[in-house]
Order: sequence, then structure tokens, then C-alpha cells
Amino acid sequence: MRAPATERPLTVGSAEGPEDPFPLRLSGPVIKGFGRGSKELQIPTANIPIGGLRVGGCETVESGVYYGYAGLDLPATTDGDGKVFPMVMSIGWNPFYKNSVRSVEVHIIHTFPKDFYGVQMNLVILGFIRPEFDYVSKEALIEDIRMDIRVGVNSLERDKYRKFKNDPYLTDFER
Ligand code: ADP
Ligand code: RBF
Ligand code: MG
Repeated sequence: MRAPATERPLTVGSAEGPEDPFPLRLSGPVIKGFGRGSKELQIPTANIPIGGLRVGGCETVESGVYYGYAGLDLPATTDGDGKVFPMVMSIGWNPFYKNSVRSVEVHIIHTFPKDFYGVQMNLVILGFIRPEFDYVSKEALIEDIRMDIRVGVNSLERDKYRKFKNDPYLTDFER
């Protein structure tokens, strides 16, 4: 059982760029999850169907916490906001909540004016942050996710990672 304030490095992955099997690309429509992200944790997560996890049609991805970029097929805005954002995500069983289904949940590091259920989300996953843990308390889980966000942002701010923001997959909403 994981306790709060575990010491953690501020960047993960090689400075030379994403290493095998990354970058991973997957996509799906934003669906309803358990409704816990915003309400209980104050960390909304856009869920996509687990089927979107099939990469290249066969291999599957190990459970854990990852970072990368998300492209959202939102209507164009006038405030100059793009459609590509940094993200951290969890793939797995949410051991703290003892879920019986594996979920893919993406926390986008941006403040949105409203929900975007049904919108297509394209993901380019660039690295692994940590495995999923069970926690002694909800506060300990929140603290670790807050740290994941810092680690994700920090890890993306490197030359060999930043450039993936322009990966054409992120804005290819025709598939
Ligand atoms: P659910 O259990 O249905 O996934 P959440 O409480 O996790 O509900 O909230 C997720 C929803 O909130 C997303 O589907 C999306 O429409 C919206 N949302 C708003 N801001 C964000 C954000 N920064 N990251 C992810 N989703 C967000
Ligand atoms: N749930 C867990 O039970 N254990 C985890 O280690 C865990 N890590 C997460 C890391 C990130 C970056 C995110 C966005 C979510 C994580 N979750 C984890 C999932 C969390 O429990 C879930 O988002 C909420 O329950 C809402 O569905
Ligand atoms: Mg969610």
C-alpha cells in the first residue's frame, strides 16, 4: 500500500527521446467513466474505450501511468487555443478503487470551459511514469497524481519530446 510523499524523480525516460515501445499511438471517442475523476479527486480524466488500446492490431499495453500528448477534435475556438495538449494517463484497474474493468483515462493539462464527451481523442504516448498502486488514502492517491502531472510536464519539456506535439496523428481526425 502506497503512502504519501514518496520521493520521486522529476523527469522519466531517456533525454535522447522516447524508447521502444514508444511513441505509442491510439485513439477513441471520449466515453463516460465512473464519474469519480472530477467529483472525488478534482482531477477529471477523459476515458476512451479499452479497445483503443490495440496498437498495430495485436499487442497490448502494460498497466501503469504514462505521459504524452492528446489531440482533441473540438470545434475551432477564437481564443487561439490549439487542439493538442500535454497529458498524463492511467491504463489499468485503478487498484485503489478495485475496479473490475481495465480503463484508459487521460488527464489533459489544460482548463476546458465545458465537458467534451463523444469527441475523438488521439493520443501519442511518449513514456512510462510508474506502475499503478493501491493507496493508504484518497489524499495519497491525489498527491501522487499531482506529482505525475509535474513529472509529465517536465519530461515533455525536452527537445526530443516537445517535437511530438506536431505529430500528424494527433490532429488526424478522419480515421
Ligand atoms: P468520467 O468518469 O465520466 O470520466 P470525470 O469526472 O473523470 O468523469 O470527468 C471527465 C470528463 O471531464 C471528460 O470526459 C471531459 O469531458 C471533461 N474534462 C474537462 N476538463 C478535462 C481535463 N482537463 N482532462 C480530462 N477531461 C476533462
Ligand atoms: N488509480 C489507482 O488506483 N492507482 C494509481 O496509481 C492511479 N494512478 C493514476 C495516475 C494518473 C495520472 C491518473 C490520471 C489516474 C490515476 N489513477 C490511479 C486513476 C484514478 O483512480 C481515476 O482517475 C479515478 O478513479 C477516476 O476514474
Ligand atoms: Mg474519467
